[in-house]
Amino acid sequence: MFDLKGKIAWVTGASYGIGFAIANALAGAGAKIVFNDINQELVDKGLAAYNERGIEAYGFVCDVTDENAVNEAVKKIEQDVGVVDILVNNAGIIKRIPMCEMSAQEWRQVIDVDLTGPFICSKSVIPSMIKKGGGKIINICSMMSELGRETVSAYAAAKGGLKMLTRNIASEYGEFNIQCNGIGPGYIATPQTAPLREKQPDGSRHPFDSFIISKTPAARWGTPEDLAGPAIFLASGASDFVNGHILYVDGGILAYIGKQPK
Ligand code: NAP
Ligand code: GCO
Repeated sequence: MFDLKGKIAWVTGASYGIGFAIANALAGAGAKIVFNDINQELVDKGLAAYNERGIEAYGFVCDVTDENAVNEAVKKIEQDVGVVDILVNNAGIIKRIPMCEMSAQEWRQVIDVDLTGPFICSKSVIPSMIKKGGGKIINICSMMSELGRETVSAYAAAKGGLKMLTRNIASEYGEFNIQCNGIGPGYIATPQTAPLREKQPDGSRHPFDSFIISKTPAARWGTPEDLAGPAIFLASGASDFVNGHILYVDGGILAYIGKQPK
């Protein structure tokens, strides 16, 4: 039931990081991988990385916030590869700025990539999924779909919205055998969180790094590979009656008040 042979999976922003790990996992389960990134250099970097792992991926340059570009890209994918069976809305950015110092433009940039992008990409594949008899959409949400923290107002608003977009796609298209679910990663060691893990000048751990360790029962940061199994589950027939669900893969952070300071 976890077999993805014969399926075409499009993972957005998947030249590296969480998207790359999820695409590798889906390829390992038999899917054919399609991915996009924001520029050719990143797409080439991704293609080389996939090829190194024996994965024949189909890569293309596309900004997920550009509706015309996305629609053109989906037409080309359908001509060159086939109808998308699995869409993983992974591409995302974060701007860590105190809300009262954040410009409306900076706010809009985050909302555009993290929330409007998944709307545009989902809209572009759903009609063909319906014609084909069904499909899977997986939105990469976040702990910030549930919790806030200083400096991430736009990101939390976008990821909270993405949780509700997930539930709405599930509601509106479930009758066409489309399942739309989310994965909510905890704190994962990728370039996006590198600034939060930088060693201090004296060689000690970044305060935020220590904070996350104390808030995580697993007492570690997640790795992109920790998301592989959950992604295969939500992309496969094993989850055909799971719809509108956000699967948190966070080492237990959301369940835990945090380690008592010594
Ligand atoms: P990352 O390392 O920053 O990778 C994000 C990828 O998306 C990059 O390849 C990036 O390209 C691409 N991208 C950005 N804007 C794009 C656009 N407009 N169109 C197409 N591609 C675009 O991030 P990550 O840590 O792997 O995170 C991936 C997803 O997981 C994001 O949605 C993030 O919010 C979410 N997430 C991350 C964590 C974590 O702790 N890392 C936890 C929960 C959720 P560029 O290199 O050009 O930016
Ligand atoms: C931050 C982090 C988080 C993670 C992730 C947690 O600044 O707090 O970047 O937002 O990226 O979203 O689930």
